[in-house]
Amino acid sequence: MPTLDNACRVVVLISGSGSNLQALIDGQIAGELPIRIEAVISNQPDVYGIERAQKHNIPTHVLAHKDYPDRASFDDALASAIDSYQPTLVVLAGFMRILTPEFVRHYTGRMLNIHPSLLPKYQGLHTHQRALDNKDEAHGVSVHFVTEELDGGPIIIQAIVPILEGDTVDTLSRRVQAQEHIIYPMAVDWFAKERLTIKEDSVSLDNELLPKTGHQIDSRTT
Ligand code: NHR
Ligand code: GAR
Repeated sequence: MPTLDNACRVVVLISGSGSNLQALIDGQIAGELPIRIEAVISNQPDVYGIERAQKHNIPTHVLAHKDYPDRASFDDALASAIDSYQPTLVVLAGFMRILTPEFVRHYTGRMLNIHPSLLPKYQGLHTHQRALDNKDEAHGVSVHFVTEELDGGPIIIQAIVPILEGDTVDTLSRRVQAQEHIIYPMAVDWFAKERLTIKEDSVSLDNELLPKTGHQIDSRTT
């Protein structure tokens, strides 16, 4: 795949199928993203995301959290693995382990997460089910900088999707994922081009302060 000498060095953390990882790989290969994915690390063995990386000759590691006595020792091992690649950016792409404050502080301002809700709504897990249970008319997905507060860091971009009559977790999460694969590469592109800065608990893009929701894309109208 084409590599740029000045490409942003990225390590991606996954726990599952890695479709967001694939969107980043595709952007890198197409020459649309000025990044080089240096490694993919999973806390779950035998996930499809690891295969996706191997298909593109990206180094992979499995660090099974179950092999460690506590969160701190898992996070220490994870940080050592990540730092051996000297990344500029760490991307959580469907990564399902809560990270300790010490770990998060080490990557302040250089770690992103994608969360399947319109934050600050529905922090934590089971977001699609919760949006359906509450009979929301809209749902969505957010990309944010990771801070010690779970799913609470400054938001870069959100995509809004409609909730339709008869939606299930399956149909709704598919609609959300299609937007994930658009907005995560956009946020990573902005980061790699050094267009993002954190200002208190908001984000600036090209020195323009974004709203608390981040840049918003409304898939209902576009
Ligand atoms: N860590 C910190 N400190 N801050 C964030 O914002 C984080 C984070 C770690 C992961 C992703 C997050 C999401 O997008 C993320 C953001 C896992 C859980 C969880 O409860 C919650 C939020 C997120 C990821 N994990 C369980 C745990 O005990 C395990 C669940 C499982 O294995 O299925 O770690 O939603
Ligand atoms: C994505 O939908 C992402 O929003 C969600 O997991 C999926 C991972 O898909 N993330 C979380 O729920 C984080 N707690 P992928 O492995 O195909 O990219």
